[in-house]
Amino acid sequence: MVKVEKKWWHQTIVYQVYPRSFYDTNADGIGDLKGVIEKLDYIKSLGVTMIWLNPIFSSPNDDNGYDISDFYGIMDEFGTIEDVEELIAEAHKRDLKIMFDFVMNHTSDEHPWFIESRKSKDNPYRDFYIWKEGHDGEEPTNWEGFFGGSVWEKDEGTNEYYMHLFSKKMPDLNWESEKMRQSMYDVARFWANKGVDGLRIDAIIHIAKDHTFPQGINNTDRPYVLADQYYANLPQVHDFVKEFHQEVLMEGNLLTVGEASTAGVEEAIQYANPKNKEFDMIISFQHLSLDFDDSITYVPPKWSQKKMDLLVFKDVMERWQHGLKDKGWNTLYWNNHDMPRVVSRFGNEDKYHRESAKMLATLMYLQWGTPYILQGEEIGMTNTDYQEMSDYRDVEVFTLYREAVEKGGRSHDEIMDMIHRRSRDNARTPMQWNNEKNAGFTTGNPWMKVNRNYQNINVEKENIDADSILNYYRKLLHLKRDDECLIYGDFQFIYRNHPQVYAYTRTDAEKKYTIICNFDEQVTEVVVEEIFGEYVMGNYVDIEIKNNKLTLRPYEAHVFCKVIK
Ligand code: TEU
Ligand code: CA
Repeated sequence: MVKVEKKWWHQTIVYQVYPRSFYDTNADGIGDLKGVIEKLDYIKSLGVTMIWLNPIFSSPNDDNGYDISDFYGIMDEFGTIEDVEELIAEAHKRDLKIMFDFVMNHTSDEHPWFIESRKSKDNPYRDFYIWKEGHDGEEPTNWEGFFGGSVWEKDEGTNEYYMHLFSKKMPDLNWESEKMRQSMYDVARFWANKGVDGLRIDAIIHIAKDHTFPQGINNTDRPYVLADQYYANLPQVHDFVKEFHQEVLMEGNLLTVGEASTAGVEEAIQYANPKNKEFDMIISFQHLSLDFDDSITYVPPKWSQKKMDLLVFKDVMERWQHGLKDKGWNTLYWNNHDMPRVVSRFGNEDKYHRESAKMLATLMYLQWGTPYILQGEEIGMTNTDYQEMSDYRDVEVFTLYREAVEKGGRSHDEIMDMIHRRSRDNARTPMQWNNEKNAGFTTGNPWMKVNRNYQNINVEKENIDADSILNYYRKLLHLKRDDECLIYGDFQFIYRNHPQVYAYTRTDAEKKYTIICNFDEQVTEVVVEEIFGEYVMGNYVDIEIKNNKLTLRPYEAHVFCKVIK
């Protein structure tokens, strides 16, 4: 049954900490490394075994740390290198591993390499970045960046454009430059030697670009177009990643996770097949792009929203669950710092807050793969309740507003509604610890407003409530972590064509788990054809089976287990 070589990270459960919004220990309103250290016992109590920290390196924070100005320095607001060492040591004392977030696709425009590079066309650092002449007085291509607008920015000094797939303060590195690559490997080796256990590698699928710079075919109502085929998953990415592996990772036992948003299963196999020596697993966004409304083209796809078709979602999940089997390893997640909160997105944050949050967790994390939980997910944190533009912090929000309202003529209200539902800030509001001021996140002035629902949704309250989302997560994650069958067992859908039930089994030689979830708030039922076995856990106190029919109430979820021999 188990054909893959067993690795420690198959048993791992990852908890993502967005340090800026986790816990502030010095009242400056910004979460810090000492704050993570203080909360290690809480993190441990969840049953997780590894912490993924979003970037902590020196940064002017145009994109909250993804714009790095010194790879060897720690962001002042977060603390010092000693704090990092202490965090690693304290985590290890508790058997918690640490994963860093590593950005190799771009730097900050305040990084010394870029400061040099822009000085002159013959500067030794010129080719660390991607520079190009304009095209008839316009940008070299019509490519659109991931934050909206052109990927090109004109630099007056040398009258050339530099490329930036993200904000204009984040120029893309030129991976064609051998010297740049070697400098980057030095950085990676430095951190690998500091004792971290894993690296999450940001936006890695974008490091190679088509240097013939073709125009994109633009079928949208926007002046620029996402032309992924020229800057995502190009074959050369694999060469670079293999080289990175060879240069940096050969010796160690480091877990590497490539962020590969648009990678499909075939690409995932290339990236994550142990034979290829690239990554151990990748994070794809495929299963979380199914509620984008493609018929709306005046904003980039991720801002629009339609109801997700559960059958399509099952198609995608099935492809990943089966496709990577024995050829790689899966990641399982609903949330990260780039997406709206899952309970607001696919659940019901008001009437069925508890039921839907618990159902979503049950559905996702007992599948085949390594779970990734975003801070606050375990207490059912929701999207923001912001009304004002000035409450938002994400650079991407401001680009959308400029492109769609100021330049594109769409209405303020319409775009604010999109921002409210889709912005990345939804995932980044301060962690809700208790019902005191600022949810106990800071005694100062928080860098970003706390959600007003913190009186109801907070760790302290849920901790003492046996029926809370928090305690459900604890039970579920411990179950997953300690059970071979839930780690390696075969995955099979049941009730595959049911439009609102998501149900599956996990089977190995000894047992068979059955997981049944109602993805909707409408009551429904399924025919029970076999005995599911012992009751393990669920989000309703009882089960309704009558005449071989199991009734499923709003967002009802149950886990059963049958011993086979
Ligand atoms: O996100 C990268 C990312 O989302 C793109 O790679 C993706 O391909 C694109 O949006 C198309 O779907 C990472 C970080 O997670 C994010 O927070 C950063 O802002 C970004 O990289 C830049 O570093
Ligand atoms: Ca602080």
